[in-house]
Amino acid sequence: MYDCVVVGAGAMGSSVAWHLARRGREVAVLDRFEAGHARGSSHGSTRIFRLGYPQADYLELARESLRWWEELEAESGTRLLELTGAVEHGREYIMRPIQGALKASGLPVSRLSPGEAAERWPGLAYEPYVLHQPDAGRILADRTVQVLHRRAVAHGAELRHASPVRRIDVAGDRATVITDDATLIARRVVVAAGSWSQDLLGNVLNLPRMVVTQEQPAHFAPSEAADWPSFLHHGDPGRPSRHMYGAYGLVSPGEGVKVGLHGTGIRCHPDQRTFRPDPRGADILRSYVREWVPGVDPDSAEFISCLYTTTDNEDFVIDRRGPLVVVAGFSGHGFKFTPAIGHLVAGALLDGAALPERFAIDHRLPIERPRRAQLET
Ligand code: PYC
Repeated sequence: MYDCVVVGAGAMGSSVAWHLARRGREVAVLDRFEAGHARGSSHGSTRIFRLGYPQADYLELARESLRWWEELEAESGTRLLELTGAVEHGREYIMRPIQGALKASGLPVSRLSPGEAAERWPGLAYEPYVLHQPDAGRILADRTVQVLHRRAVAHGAELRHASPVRRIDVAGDRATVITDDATLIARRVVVAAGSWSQDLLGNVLNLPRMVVTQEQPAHFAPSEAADWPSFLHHGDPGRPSRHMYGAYGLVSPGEGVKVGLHGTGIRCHPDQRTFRPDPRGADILRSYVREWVPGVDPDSAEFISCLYTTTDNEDFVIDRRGPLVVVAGFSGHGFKFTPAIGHLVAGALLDGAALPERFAIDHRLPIERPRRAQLET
């Protein structure tokens, strides 16, 4: 019997396994695909790290993550986080709460005029309200997953790739995980299966709605050396959006400048997707880049395919029901929190720590949107 079986060896599952294994628990981690696969949401060289959230709890979780990124780097002797800073811009009614939350937390943030920002980082175009936050930058994503695997295994975890889970059964205070060639019994089962979470848990849990989309950011060639921080454009770059932020980008060393439109992909089932860029979405991204990232060649796009699993308000789903814990719904903005999420889940399992109410299955908050009339001057 295992103390815990973790289903999903992407960033979140591997982080949970690392935390549990380093605290001496017997852990097995299963993934449906081979190591290093590109079929989920954790692959790719880079992700953005940033602390700029208007909600204090997300901001504090990102700050807690910063501590854990440093811990994981120290334990593995591997660089995973590069603090190149972040520049965020948008309309005042969106940006002011972010600036306020950073200030209230005592974090450095400076406001720049679009002219000042353009002088400092030419090749990017800016909305009127620009913020710069130095404790931000990029995470080396593929390397993070590899390191988490290595460290979890070094602490005794069993890691099995190409082991799709066919079924999870719960009986009393334990659960059984069934794969094609094994039946694993565990005191706890953590399902961190990304876009497959609903398929896996549908028979045992009533999860909130999560929409799976095939997203298609791309790498673009910069016309000159792009010495840029990570950048976020809050708002609506090319279509009506209910989301808080519209576009993002970062320099991905050796690959160019990665730019994406947040959560605009076509809905799909994770087992039935094309991996090919949707031509309409590709045109929208190129035209976005032409206008807002003039320092790259819009026709040089090399598209990437990845999955988002998005809840209605983009809040994560992290909750426990008996022996089962679900860790899902990262809505395209979760990677930065990876080591803190593992710590959160391990704390809930080993110390009885409460999980944040915001992430509870039954506690879906309404979509949070700043009210323009009140905030914009
Ligand atoms: O930094 O949260 C983020 C983000 C959103 C979309 C891509 N990265």
